[in-house]
Amino acid sequence: MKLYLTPPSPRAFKVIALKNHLGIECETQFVDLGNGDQLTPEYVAMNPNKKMPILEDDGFVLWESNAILFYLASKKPERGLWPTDLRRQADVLRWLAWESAHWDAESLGMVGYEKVSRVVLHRPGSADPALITRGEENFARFAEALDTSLKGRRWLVGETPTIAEFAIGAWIPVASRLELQIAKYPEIGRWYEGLAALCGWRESMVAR
Ligand SMILES: N[C@@H](CCC(=O)N[C@@H](CS)C(=O)NCC(=O)O)C(=O)O
Repeated sequence: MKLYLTPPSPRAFKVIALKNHLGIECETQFVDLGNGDQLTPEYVAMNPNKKMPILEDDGFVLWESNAILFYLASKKPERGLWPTDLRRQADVLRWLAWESAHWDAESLGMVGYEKVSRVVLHRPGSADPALITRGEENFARFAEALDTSLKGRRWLVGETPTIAEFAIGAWIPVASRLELQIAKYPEIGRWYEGLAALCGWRESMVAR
């Protein structure tokens, strides 16, 4: 198995943290986005979106970080990161979809792109203040939804961590660097402490 990753990105970090948590050995290849590695014909043949991360397993190529989390978790079903019961599976899928559509694309990913990624990717022009403001407003809305959902719960779904935690939690260390007010949400802080204490998480943070 081989992972194509740009470690500073939360979309890569979630994959690295889960791989380390599960103790899965695999080759990793650094994708230098600033150097245009994602634009080479070989790379585009694997991911026509020209984005990382990608997983390759014996000829099977998978892109989209949350799909990769599912694939890795399914390699070690005994660890329970992907539940077996239908309602819990649907609940985890709900949070993965929320992460991709709202937490990433409309909030942290939107602010992150304007403040950081557009420079790394050598995109023309400068950060759009209107998009940063919209991302900040969305962040306040969705962080409140997450905070409320975590009240009285150690984990988002059931009694043990799932891949939803890895998908959503990967963005928490990034939030303050993007000047988003993550400290305003005590339930998120409490939940993240539990996540950061899982084996594999801290060593993944150090290795980034
Ligand atoms: N929804 C995708 C988003 C992937 C994504 O946006 N990756 C960014 C880096 S963090 C990328 O590779 N950008 C390169 C580019 O746009 O040229 C996922 O979660 O895998």
